[in-house]
Formats: sequence, structure tokens, C-alpha cells
Amino acid sequence: MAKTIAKKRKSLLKLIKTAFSDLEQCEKIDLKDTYKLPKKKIMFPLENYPLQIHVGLDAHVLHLYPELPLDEQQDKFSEPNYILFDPDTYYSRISGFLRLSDDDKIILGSDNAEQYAFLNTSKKLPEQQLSIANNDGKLVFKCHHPETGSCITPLLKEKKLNKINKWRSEKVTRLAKIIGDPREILSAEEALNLIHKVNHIMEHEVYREKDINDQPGGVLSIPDKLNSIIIGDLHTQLDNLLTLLSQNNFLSALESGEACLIFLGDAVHPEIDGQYEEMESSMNIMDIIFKLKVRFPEHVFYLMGNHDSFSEEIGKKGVPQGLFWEKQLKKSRGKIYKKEMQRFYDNLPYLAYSKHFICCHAGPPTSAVNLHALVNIKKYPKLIKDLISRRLQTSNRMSGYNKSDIKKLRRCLNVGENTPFIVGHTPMDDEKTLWENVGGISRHTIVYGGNLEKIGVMVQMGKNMYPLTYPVEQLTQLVSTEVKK
Ligand SMILES: [Mn+2]
Repeated sequence: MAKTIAKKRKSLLKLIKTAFSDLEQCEKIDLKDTYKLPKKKIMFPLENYPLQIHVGLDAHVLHLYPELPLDEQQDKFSEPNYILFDPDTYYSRISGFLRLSDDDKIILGSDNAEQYAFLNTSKKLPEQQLSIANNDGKLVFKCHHPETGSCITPLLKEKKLNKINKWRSEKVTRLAKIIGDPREILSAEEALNLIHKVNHIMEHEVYREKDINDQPGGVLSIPDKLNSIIIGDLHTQLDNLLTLLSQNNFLSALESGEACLIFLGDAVHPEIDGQYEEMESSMNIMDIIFKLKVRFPEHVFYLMGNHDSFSEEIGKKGVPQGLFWEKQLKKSRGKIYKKEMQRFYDNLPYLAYSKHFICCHAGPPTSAVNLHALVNIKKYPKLIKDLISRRLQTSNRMSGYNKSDIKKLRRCLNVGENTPFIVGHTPMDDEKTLWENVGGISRHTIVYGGNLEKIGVMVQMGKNMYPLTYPVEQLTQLVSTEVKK
């Protein structure tokens, strides 16, 4: 293994030297390995090696890594991706990055607010300083202003080469300690114990005002400073959830109490053709979410979705999934467990918000509303229906919600008029997992967690919410293997 790496390194150096033989070498840094980019385009067939990039006059350091699956057995992702990030923040707090997918181009410059937030680049950069394109796995660099300078350096030391996946593997180990073997189905007794603990927490869940009957109310008022991570309908895709927890500093931020996970409901009931009746995966994912809730009672929240129910009306293509769900729970875990699940549903919040976002499963209320009614939502069946089932208004669906409903909700919650409104429930296509400004409504975002290829989430960093997307990996398998070690 070490030999192959050494060999690869050698051939890479050779490659770089060929590719950059006509380049002026950057004089500031290690002359052997660092190249100052000229104005003309440079093509660079980077394989599995990361690069360090110095951008602009202040030589701000960025890292460009190939995005590789954690499991070495798994093939590379279908398309060669790279991620660009600031190594100073990337490993230590929840932070953004830019993905350079095939045929993508990133232009580093002063023209993009998200770039400052993600990469901490200087605001003094020219509008366009450096562009990096991914052309079928080959990187094309173009430095638009050689006078302000950009350099690249290959990161060939083994420690750097494997840094991301080593860092992620440590999280898999921690995750395994928290959730145990995700492939192991709990016994009826263990499951009952677990849901008892969860329901005990739910009776006095933090950040929830009680309703007039002294029951947990419909609203979670999340502290502004807690970095919220908002996850759309998982529909039993456990790999998606575990992939997410192995990424960024999400797990560390949960452990340190700086972040919280907010599930937008509908973690149950597969959405895959031919699997609508299968209910074991629903039990399994709820068990995992329950384990997270017990481990992080004040930092994991689950909002009510329309599938979180035993109703005969809930289903997909004629399969009454609500009824199948009820039957499965009674059969595998007994009547008491089923009752406890109903109690869990009865105690769920419907909406979460802070100064920086509002979220719920489906849509905003479509009629007059106030905070008191939202807290006492159980008295208002129409309000419940709006929040967990209503979809966006279209020409074929006039009964849907619209821009003014979102506006009213912001006003009712006394938050700024540009506060992001984030929902799940209505994936817009099979390709993506996160859609912004849906229906032409600014800061109206839909997130969906059940896509088989990728998982997108809305993540709070400071005062803003940002979309981040990750390729789904077989983390259930990896965590399971880790437990058995
Ligand atoms: Mn739904």
C-alpha cells in the first residue's frame, strides 16, 4: 500500500512538472512543489490527490480535495467531484464548502456572498480572481489576475492525503457508540424501553410552551444561537441520515451542544416502488432517531409529518401505509408499544422557529393565525392539515399555499420579512434533494431527505441558513461493521 502511494506520488510530481514546466515558479513558498498560476488556462489531470491553493494578495489558503467515499470497498462516486474549503475552519466547526462537480466551474472572487461565508476569502479580491473547472475529472485553472497572484501546491503527505476520510471515520466510531448496530432490530422489550424514555422527554421537551391543557404545545422556539440543521422527509433512508452525521462537524456540534437536528417529519414509510408495504425499515429508522433523541434530548427534535400516523388515509399508490404501520408495530412490538407510538405522535411539535428560520413539514397556515393558535394547534384541525399536508399553490392546485401565507406566518411569529421558510413534504423532482426559492418565492426552501443518491440539508451558520448536499454512502453497513469490531 505504502509503496503504491509512493509510486503514485512520484508519478504525480512528474505529471505536475510536465503540466507546469513552462510556468514561472512561485517565489514565496517551497519552490519545488508550488506553482504560481499564469494567466493562461492550465489543465491538470488530478487523480486522488488534494491541492492547496493560495488565493489573492493575502495568499488565503484553500484546500481542494477529491470527494471520495468513506468505504474503500465502494467505488468512487459516479462522477469525479472535488470539494473546495478553508482548512482553518473545515475541520473545527460547522462550515460550508463548494463542490466542483463534473462540468462545474467555480470562480473565486469578490462577487459572491456565499463564498465569503464558506471559504472566508478576502473581500478585496477582484471580481474574478481564479477559476477552477472540472472537465471530466480534469481540473482546469485560470488565474485572471496573475499580478495579485494564485499558487497551487500538491498535498502529498499521507497525513494530508487521507485527512478527510480519517476525520470522518472517527465520527463513524462515535456514531456507532451512540446508536449501536443499525442493522440489529431491537427486541420488543428494548424498543418499549426506548420509546418510554423518549416519551418521558417529550412530556417536558425544552423550548416548548405548554398548551392550555398543560400539554406540550405545537411550537418549538429554538434559541437563535443554536445552529439548526434541518432534515427533510427521510422515508426510511437510514443511509442518508448516517451519511449526514458523518459529514461536516454536525456530530461534534451536537456533542458540544452548539447545534440541533430538526427532522421535518415523515421519517417512516418507504417511497420506493414495490416497497410501500415494507414496515421494518420504518421501525428501524424511528429507533435510530429515538436513540439520538435520548442521547441529545435538548438538541434533537422531530416535527409532525402527515405520515407520522396510523390513519387509513396515509399511504402511497393505494397502499394504506398508516394501517400497515399500525399492524406491524402491534405484531412485532405489541399493543403497548403501538400506544406509546401514538403518545409520541400526540406529543409532537408542528413548527419550529427562531429569528433565523421557520420550518414545518408541509406548508404555512392558509387562514388567519396567531402564535396562541399554533401553540394550541390540537384544537385547530385545519391548522394541523395546513402544516402537515398542504402543498404549494399551482395552476392545477388552487387550494395550495402561496407567498402571502408565508408572509403572514413570518409576521405572526414576529420574525424578519426575509426569514427563510423551510419545508419538506413536496420533493420537486427525482434529481435533487433541495430546492430554493420554490414557486418564485424568495427564501422558500424545500428539503427532501429520501433521495437515494444524495441528502441535502439546510444548515444554520451564525445568522444565516445555507444549503449543503452530500452524496449518500452505505453508512449503515459501515457503522454496523464498526460496532462488530
Ligand atoms: Mn409528507
